[in-house]
Amino acid sequence: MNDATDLDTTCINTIRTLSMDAVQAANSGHPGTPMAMAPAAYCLWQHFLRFDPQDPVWPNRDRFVLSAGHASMLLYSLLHLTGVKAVNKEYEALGEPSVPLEAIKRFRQLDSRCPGHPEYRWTSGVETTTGPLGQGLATSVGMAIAGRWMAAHFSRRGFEDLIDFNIYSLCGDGCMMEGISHEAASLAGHLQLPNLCWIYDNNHITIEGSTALTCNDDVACRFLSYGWNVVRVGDANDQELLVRAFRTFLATKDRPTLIIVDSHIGYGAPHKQDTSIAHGEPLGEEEIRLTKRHYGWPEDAKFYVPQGVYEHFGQGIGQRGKELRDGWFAKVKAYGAKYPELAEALYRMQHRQLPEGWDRDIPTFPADAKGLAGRESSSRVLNAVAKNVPWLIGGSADLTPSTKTRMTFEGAGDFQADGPSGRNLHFGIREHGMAAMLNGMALVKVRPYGSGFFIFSDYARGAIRLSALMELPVIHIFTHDSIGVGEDGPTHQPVEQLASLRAMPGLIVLRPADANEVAEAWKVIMKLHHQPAVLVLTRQALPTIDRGKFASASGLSHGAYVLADAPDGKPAVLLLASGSEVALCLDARERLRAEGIQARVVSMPSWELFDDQPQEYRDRVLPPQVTARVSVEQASTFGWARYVGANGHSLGMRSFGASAPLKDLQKKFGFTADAVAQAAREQLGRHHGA
Ligand SMILES: Cc1ncc(C[n+]2csc(CCOP(=O)(O)OP(=O)(O)O)c2C)c(N)n1
Ligand SMILES: [Mg+2]
Repeated sequence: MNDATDLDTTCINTIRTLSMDAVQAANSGHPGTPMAMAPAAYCLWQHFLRFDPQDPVWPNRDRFVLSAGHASMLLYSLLHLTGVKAVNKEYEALGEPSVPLEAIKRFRQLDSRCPGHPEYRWTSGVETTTGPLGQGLATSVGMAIAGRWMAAHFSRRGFEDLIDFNIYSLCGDGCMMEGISHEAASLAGHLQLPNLCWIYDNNHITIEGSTALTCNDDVACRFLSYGWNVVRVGDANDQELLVRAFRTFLATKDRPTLIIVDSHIGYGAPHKQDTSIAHGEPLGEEEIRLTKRHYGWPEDAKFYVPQGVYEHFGQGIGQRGKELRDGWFAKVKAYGAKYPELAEALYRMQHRQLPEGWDRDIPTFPADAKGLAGRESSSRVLNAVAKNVPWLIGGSADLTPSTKTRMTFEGAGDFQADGPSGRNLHFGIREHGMAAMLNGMALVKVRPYGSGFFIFSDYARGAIRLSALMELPVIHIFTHDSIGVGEDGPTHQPVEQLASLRAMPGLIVLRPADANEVAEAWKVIMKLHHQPAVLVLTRQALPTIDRGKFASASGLSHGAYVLADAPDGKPAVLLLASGSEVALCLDARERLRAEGIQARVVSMPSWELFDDQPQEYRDRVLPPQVTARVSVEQASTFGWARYVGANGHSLGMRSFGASAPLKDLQKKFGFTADAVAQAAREQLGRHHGA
């Protein structure tokens, strides 16, 4: 296996030429890196990757993450040549190939299984969506953490290696430059993740030209300082060196491994090799011909797969993968006979199902004028849920004492290198890395949550966006949700974060008004299969609303509900609010009532859930004929017009906040019951000419 055979070279050149031809046909894409890194990817897939093309969702498979997502044709070529099968939504392998040659011919065209960058859920065998550089790397760390956790959690005598998959991620200079790779690599080093291998395409080229323009990092030193093992492959075309490097990774049990591969972008292209031109545009027909000549390829053949190539992959990765996969399922069968509950848990986890009775300990909270902070009630609910969902694991970016997201029940433990079964994770001050790691964890199918200050959701946004794009049920918990933060001042007071997250397709944003809404929010969140949730919580106490007097908090599942109404159900004015401002609206309603004005208070914890309700329900909650409307939220008013209408009024933040005690801020920025009542009066005047 050490010496490259002619057939190895033919397979490698097939990956290269398919990539060149696809980019040329699309007249768009990135040929250079697939051409350069084909030998490394080939070596890994053919000789090492424990992956069964017939069953690409087998839980104990090794994962290959193409962090350099622009090199997507490298991955598509591999998925095609190894014959990876398509999988349906029920995780069943279908007979048809995931990437037929036709799809490669239609690279980057509408509905092709080969979109511009690899997309999870769209192309079977793509383990995660990549394209925003650095994300794949951080995601791979999450996968490795989840792998370690599962290995420890499911390990039993005689089944110590039930879960032992490895994560490989291929990255380039761009991934290395992005800050998120630092966050992820630093934590991976600290956690000594032995199941993680990054392959760095050290080609010294990015879009603008040589990396000498921007970067003098000593990457090897950087990773050594993180506590990684660093291996060098001085020539991407040397199969023997590559084999040795992967073997070194497999033999390294006490830390992650970085393999630095020196390569030539656009390898073999006589005029474009080693230039940034080879990075992101088609080579051109003539250059392709000359490159194919260099490879000893038929110059005019397009999308050509020589005889023996499919068979060779079949005898390599195909056969090895199938044997490993079948062996694993046999092992799981024996495991299930001995440990039926654990096997059941493994199954449910893999199918994103919840255990029986997962919600049995969720508390209800008695009415209480003083109440509880959102973070505090959430802490209680989280602990009640987590006790009964063993694979719910998570933590914070160094803010657990503030976000109150620690699992405190017996046995919850802390995840560390020497305690990988612990469920409390410590991400360090690395919000972006944390959010991407949560994605990786969700892809391995533990149920992950992360937490931090809401203001720093901005730091995590790139990865939250991928949670949504990949339809992963990640739980993002953010506390300190508004100017309610008080004395910390405008740097810590979110203003535009709610609006900006509500703008993200597929993301469920929840800002509950009191402890019982928090409990209901968790019930909704835990049942999500394909949507990430952002739970937005207060630092300050919220009165626990008297549910005997007002409507049940279960209305939260509809996104918005009538909390308090006019006695005859015919209000003159609607007061809409989320979170901490709901209680304010209840107060304002009392004031208005004393004046004979009937107001309805609508609690609106989640716009997304509400927008999903039938029109009839939405009209019932927000009757179209009641046009006098006021929204109240300690945040940017952006977007509220769609609920209050063009002539409604939105009380909100139109500037950044300020550093002061909360009471003073509420007065300064107009969040008082008086201000809400006054706005309601003005609305009535405006809409009824009173
Ligand atoms: C976060 C992010 N910023 C910018 C880009 C646009 N972009 C795509 S590839 C690339 C250059 C990457 O260089 P490198 O990783 O060395 O890839 P190579 O050219 O060697 O294939 C850039 C800037 C991106 N995809 N993601
Ligand atoms: Mg590069």
